[in-house]
Amino acid sequence: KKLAIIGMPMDLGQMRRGVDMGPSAIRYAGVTERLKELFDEVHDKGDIAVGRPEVEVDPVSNLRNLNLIAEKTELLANEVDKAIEDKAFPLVLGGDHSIAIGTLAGVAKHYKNLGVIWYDAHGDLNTAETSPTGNIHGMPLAVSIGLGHPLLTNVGGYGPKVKAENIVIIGARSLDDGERELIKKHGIKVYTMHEIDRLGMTKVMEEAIEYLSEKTDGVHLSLDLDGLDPHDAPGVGTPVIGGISYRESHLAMEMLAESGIITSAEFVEVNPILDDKNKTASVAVALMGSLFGEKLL
Ligand code: DIR
Ligand code: MN
Ligand code: MN
Ligand code: MN
Repeated sequence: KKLAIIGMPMDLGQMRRGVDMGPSAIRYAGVTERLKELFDEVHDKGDIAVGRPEVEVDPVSNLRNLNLIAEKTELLANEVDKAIEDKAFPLVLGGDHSIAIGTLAGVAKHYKNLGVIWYDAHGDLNTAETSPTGNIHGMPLAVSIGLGHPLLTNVGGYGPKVKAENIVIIGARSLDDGERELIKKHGIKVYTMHEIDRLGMTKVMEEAIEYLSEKTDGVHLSLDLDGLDPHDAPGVGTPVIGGISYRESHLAMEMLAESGIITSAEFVEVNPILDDKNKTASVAVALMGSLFGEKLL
């Protein structure tokens, strides 16, 4: 088993600076050392060259950094594609959640029916028309099903990347009106905090895994650290109280490990500037350990 770690130090999808340091923070939290125990080979591919571009707002669509995000996620897509061709499991370190546009562009072409688990407080299902902020990190899941600006939906040179019925959102507790409509219209499966409280994480994950294993040939895990409660993951740009606990998250990752369905992953929105002594990056690394099969005994 081979792992390729790819850093995507991009903060252009939202307005809090510092999330571009997420990959460094996760590396300092010991990601390579920890995962070396679980893979035959771990290759840190370094960071995608995002540079320090100046912030720009597209005058037509009002989208913040539209061209830059399209350009930089294309670079990420190429690197993720290369990792898969090299028979490695791609693990992408964010960066804000807009990087998922590139990750999915690199992953999806290798599957007929890619599934996606979107572990997040938010739906990330906005388009330029429904977005209350113009921030592209609130849009990548919509982009993956082909909704949004063509510069974004065509990253990788094809689209859509995913079918709406192959998506499961876990941890939602902040959805905009347009996102709610879209979820209903496309029948996207969502486990909000209500279902997690009511059913328990065990049942939620059993259902999610069964739902996806039946119809997909690979599953991408896109884990936004703000899916966790801010008490456990304070270093995120858009914290929402009442989130998934550290323990529940470990359970979810352990169940995914047992299921064997996950074929690519990304951990996003770690912002060390807003963090408490790199706690959130450490949580991310601990969850990766569980996702890749770490066991106490
Ligand atoms: C909000 C926030 N729904 C937006 N989204 C976030 O800007 O579209 N996603 N924070 O992770
Ligand atoms: Mn290829
Ligand atoms: Mn997100
Ligand atoms: Mn979020």
